[in-house]
Amino acid sequence: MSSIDTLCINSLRVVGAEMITKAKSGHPGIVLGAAPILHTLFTKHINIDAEDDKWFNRDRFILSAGHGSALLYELLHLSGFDVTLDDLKNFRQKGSKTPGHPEYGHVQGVEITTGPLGQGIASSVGMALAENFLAAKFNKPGYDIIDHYTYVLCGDGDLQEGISMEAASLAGHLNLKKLIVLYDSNDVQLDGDVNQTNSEDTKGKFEAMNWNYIRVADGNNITSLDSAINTAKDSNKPTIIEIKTVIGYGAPNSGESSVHGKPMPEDDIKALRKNLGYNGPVLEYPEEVINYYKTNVTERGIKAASYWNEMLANYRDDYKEEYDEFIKFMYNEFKLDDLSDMPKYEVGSEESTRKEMGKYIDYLSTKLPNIIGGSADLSSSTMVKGADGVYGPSNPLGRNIKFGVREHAMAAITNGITLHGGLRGYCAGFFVFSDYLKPAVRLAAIMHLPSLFFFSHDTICVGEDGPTHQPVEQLTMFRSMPNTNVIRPADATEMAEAMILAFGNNTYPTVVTSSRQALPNLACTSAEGVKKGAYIAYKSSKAAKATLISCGSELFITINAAKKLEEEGIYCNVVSMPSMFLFDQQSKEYKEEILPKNKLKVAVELGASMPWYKYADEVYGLDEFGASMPIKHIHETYGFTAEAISEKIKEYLNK
Ligand SMILES: Cc1ncc(C[n+]2csc(CCOP(=O)(O)OP(=O)(O)O)c2C)c(N)n1
Ligand SMILES: [Mg+2]
Repeated sequence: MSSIDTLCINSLRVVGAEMITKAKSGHPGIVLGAAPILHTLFTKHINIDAEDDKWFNRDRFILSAGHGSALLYELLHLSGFDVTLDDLKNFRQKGSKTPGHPEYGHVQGVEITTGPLGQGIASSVGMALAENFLAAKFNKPGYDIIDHYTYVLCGDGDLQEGISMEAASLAGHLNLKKLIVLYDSNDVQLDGDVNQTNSEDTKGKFEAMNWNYIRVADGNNITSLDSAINTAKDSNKPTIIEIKTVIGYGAPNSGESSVHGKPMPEDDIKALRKNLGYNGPVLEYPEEVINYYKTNVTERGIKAASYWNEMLANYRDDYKEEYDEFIKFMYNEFKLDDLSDMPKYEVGSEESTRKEMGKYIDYLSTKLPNIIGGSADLSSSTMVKGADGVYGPSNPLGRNIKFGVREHAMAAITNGITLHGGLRGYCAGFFVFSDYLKPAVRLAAIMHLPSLFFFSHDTICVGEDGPTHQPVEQLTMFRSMPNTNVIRPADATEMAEAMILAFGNNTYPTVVTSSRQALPNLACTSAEGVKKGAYIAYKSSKAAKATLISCGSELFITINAAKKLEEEGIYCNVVSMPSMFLFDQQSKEYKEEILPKNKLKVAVELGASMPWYKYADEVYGLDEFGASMPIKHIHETYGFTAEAISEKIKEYLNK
């Protein structure tokens, strides 16, 4: 190893450890162990442009082992991104630009928020998929407009997560050859040695999933690291490079789990410096290191980007039409202006909202060539599938991704597609199995990422399949998630608007749920109302005594209950509230107009009652699991008929 490489790596190690010690919090183990890996990747391979951090054809780097954030911030600093030395010194402090784990949108150069192990590696599959799709769409002879790698650094914990195996299995099947995973294989994790937990053959496992496997026996040997990455770049399959490293390399307790996540005491830092033979300044980089990164990362990256910009200018001359389309993809310039030919439903017709959802997605796919998605082996049930055939090596322009029964990876891959840019990802499944993918939706919400999550079979009206398949508490779960728009439309009018809102939004994830069973298309539902989250769908003929609030498949039943009460001289308005999230953003006046203060408010939903107490005095919900039975018995059994609801409302009014 050249002396400059040694100096760079040791400065990364020491400054990283010092950042963590100063912060009194962080994970020195991975910083000390994996520094040579990322030094090699950044100085010899990765193409990124600190002057244009969103350069479209940049290599994507994902720190799946998000606890190694200190090392990533150091590299971004040295590579010329907007992370200063002071930011490094403020690691993990209140308001700092260097938070505990890498945060997308908060730290320039961070491609994805990571920390929950497994998410990063799974999302990287979505990024590699997006790259492959866009390359197939736009590249022309002599013009590899889209031609970049997706690199991941992961640890033992990442690979123990089920989501990683789901994603790796799909990546191998899809032959995503430009995906390169660098596996920091140090045989140690938080609680002790990995061999207390794992004994499988990583090589055999990945090869069985159609991956290329490379082993680097000494993670400090940058010649081996460099040549492994070169081999991976030429591979015709996705590659995992298992790199044997020593956790906490150079620290007195190196190789032990105690170095994983505890700041090193000052004495240990002294010992580290001595063991590494390093005497650079404290919390600063030697001039040679700064210059080396400037030449080998910053300037190399700027050169690569400017070469690409020149190529794009020539592409514009030679392929005008493709260029214009490419720009639209790159900046997501597709607009939903003219929707005059959107499928329409007659008032009084009956259809399940899942069928309507599927139909609208098919329609919007013709307007939005940049949307891509699919279902977790349920497209014939959710009705959600992408256009242009099944995506895969023989049809890289297919926009229907067959995710297989891999819900968690599906949602994280959807995030990766959306994060990559150029495409917007969506995915679908049974609502009850949204439990399997919730962590990825949560990350989308944290990242302000407009990934779309569509679910069918949104109540116990699933019926025969029984309680394992009947959602009850899932709406509560998503409605309680910050920065997440949950829309539960009542009919085709509301579903159409839900889809327009979902695909038109750019700042948060949207969850749309739909019914298994047919629902009547109502005259009183309103697209404008959906935009506001809630609106009066039924107004009583005389001054209302109570406001009933409902949504989804229970809206028409609640309206029928109000009509029944009206026959008895009890007047109630009915509010349709498809989105609590949007309603919460309305003015105080509007909220009070919809939900008058001085009147009894009763919410009706065939799901857990909890979220409704924010708006209602009484909640007619379902706080138990369902049971297997044909759907025709469900409403009767659980009291979700107009008769049962109206009786209960009388009771509430007489309280
Ligand atoms: C989903 C999830 N579970 C648990 C954790 C807490 N955690 C962070 S790092 C870690 C150990 C991971 O071991 P490894 O990947 O080998 O990292 P190393 O100790 O080698 O740095 C754990 C359990 C987490 N961040 N995410
Ligand atoms: Mg480990």
